[in-house]
Amino acid sequence: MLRGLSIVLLVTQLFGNCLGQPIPPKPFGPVPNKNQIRWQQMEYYAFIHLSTNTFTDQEWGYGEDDPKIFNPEKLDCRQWARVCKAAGMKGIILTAKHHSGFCLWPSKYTEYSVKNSSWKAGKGDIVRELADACKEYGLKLGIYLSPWDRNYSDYGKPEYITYFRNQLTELLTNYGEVFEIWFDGANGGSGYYGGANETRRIDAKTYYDWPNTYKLIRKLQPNIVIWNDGGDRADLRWVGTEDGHVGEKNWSLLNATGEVTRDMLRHGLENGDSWVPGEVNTSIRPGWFYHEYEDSKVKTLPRLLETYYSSFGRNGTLLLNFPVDKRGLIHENDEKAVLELAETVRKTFAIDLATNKKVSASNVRGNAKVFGPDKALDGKKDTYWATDDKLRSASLTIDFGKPTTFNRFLVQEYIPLGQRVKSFQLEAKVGSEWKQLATQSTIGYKRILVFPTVQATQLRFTITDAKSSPIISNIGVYNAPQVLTAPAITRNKDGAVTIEAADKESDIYYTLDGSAPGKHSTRYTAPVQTDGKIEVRTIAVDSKSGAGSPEAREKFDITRKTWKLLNLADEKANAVIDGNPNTAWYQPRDQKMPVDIVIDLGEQQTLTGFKYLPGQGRIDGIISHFQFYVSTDRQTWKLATEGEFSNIKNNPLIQIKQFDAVKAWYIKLRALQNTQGNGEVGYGEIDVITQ
Ligand code: FUL
Repeated sequence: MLRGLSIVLLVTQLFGNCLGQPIPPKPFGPVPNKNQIRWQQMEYYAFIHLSTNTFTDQEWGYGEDDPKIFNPEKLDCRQWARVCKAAGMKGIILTAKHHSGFCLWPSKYTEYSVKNSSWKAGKGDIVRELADACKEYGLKLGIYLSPWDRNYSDYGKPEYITYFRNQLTELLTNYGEVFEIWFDGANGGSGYYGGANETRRIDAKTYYDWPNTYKLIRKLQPNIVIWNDGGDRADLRWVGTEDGHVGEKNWSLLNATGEVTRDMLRHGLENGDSWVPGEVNTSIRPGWFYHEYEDSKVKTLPRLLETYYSSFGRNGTLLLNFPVDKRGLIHENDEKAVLELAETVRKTFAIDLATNKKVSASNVRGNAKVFGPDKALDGKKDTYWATDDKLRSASLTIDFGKPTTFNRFLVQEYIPLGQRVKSFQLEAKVGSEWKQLATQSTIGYKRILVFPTVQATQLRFTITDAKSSPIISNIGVYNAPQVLTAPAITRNKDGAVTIEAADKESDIYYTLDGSAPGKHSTRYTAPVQTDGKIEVRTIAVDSKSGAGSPEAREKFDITRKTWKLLNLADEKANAVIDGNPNTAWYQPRDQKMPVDIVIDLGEQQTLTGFKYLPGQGRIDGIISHFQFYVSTDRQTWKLATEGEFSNIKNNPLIQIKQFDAVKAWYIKLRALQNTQGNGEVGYGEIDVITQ
């Protein structure tokens, strides 16, 4: 009986169904819906962060600022659209309302919006201008509407949900089609709240009544995808970091209910019951909002390329943020950086070395032409190479016909039928030997592998394990131009500057006087002893080709050689002032907030600010609320500044706080709260800004 059945199956696979058509594979496991597929194919789109924060130099506005301060006099959404289009992006998501509650459109339901700002004498509407610009440039429009609203008096009460839905209705009704809606999960508690100035925490899972909010959204915008990192499982997921990457292993699946850990956000869940693909959100600068001091901190080409390959090169999409400046424009430095990225990507993927090459496979579904390996090389997204149902491994070999040089491999699964591949490897035939280039895990919608340049006559792609029979819709082979990385600069406590290039074959040149570095500058050979305030500017130059890297630039204040940590017996505590961002020190665990760290500067200084870098690579011990005191005698302490390190949980970078000049011999950083709500307090670095 069983034998009879397998003969029937074999015959069906060989000759197809009764119409003579070979039978395509059936979907396996959860599959994307049509909105998710349309979204995934967009691959790359922009975020714009603009609000009152842009004018107050903050990452999170408190909700109390006078709307009059909002005045981006040269605001030009067509400039944003032009840059995004030229960068190869497919859409723009705008912070229509960030946590401060200030609305970039003249909402009927609040006075806290552009209508009471100085911009266009209150007659403007940025959502409208952006919707029009997107239309003109063939881009899609997305909306960020912060659930947390630090201005609205009823935030925290049921009344706010009506307000929130009214605003959603305005945004999803009046501005044409919206491709994505973005609900940030942040709630730092404190806020202005109509003058109450208090702390209001809510349960993000239940407070916003997401099921009914989602229903409303889908009714108003049937083609939309919903991103939500705080509440109910939505159509898309956060990838657990704002640093610009998703895990190499990246399943587009999660469970519809139950706890979601950072690890699940990063890697998805191999056996998840729902299709919830990852979107990599990151900013082109360290912060999300514009800060003039970050004009020299725009991500370099190598850094942006890393993000590119670690996002939609790993089965994600890339949502890259521009902190629009006070003029209302994408800053020149950001434009230059993103266009440089676009140009490098264009050059890299201009020629697919696999096109029209001889290709063979270890197995072809039913031996049918329509599922042959050439379907993975034909450039069409709806054709694919498929194997017989029972197989969980298979290989495809491309014969270049002659020695061919390459360093990138691109592969795509046909995701309408599910994500299947669990592991694969890549080998190249160099001379007469097969050499392994990579072993990897998942593929998904798109996977791009980066490896050292190789010259080979053949390339073998082997799927070593899969959840169901593999289906590959596209394969490409490319030779990317070499790009040098900007060197890394550090200065230790005693003032010794170390500069390191990633590429050991390059020479490093530097200046200390603020002038632009070049081959004419001093060549770096060993750490350089420095003193006082300096600016280090440096580049790496390839010793063979003479090509230069992007410039790295770092400003340092006074050295910390006379500094002493006062209240701490632990020797390791010196990590706090050693100048190395990768070392950290954590106060003993049994502390109760507030927790202090006191530093003797060794001499009197006039301070205008301080810097705090949390320990890198750990999610605990990150200070969120602080006070910073100074003293000249260690008896009387003066509060120089206090407040929150906004968004430090998701974006744990160096925090810079400035204040009016004050004399200090001793400083005290007091941690009032951390991001986890417990007593753990850690420090990567503490530094000061002198007058
Ligand atoms: C975060 C927010 O708190 C930031 O301010 C920013 O909007 C970012 C995209 O999401 O969690």
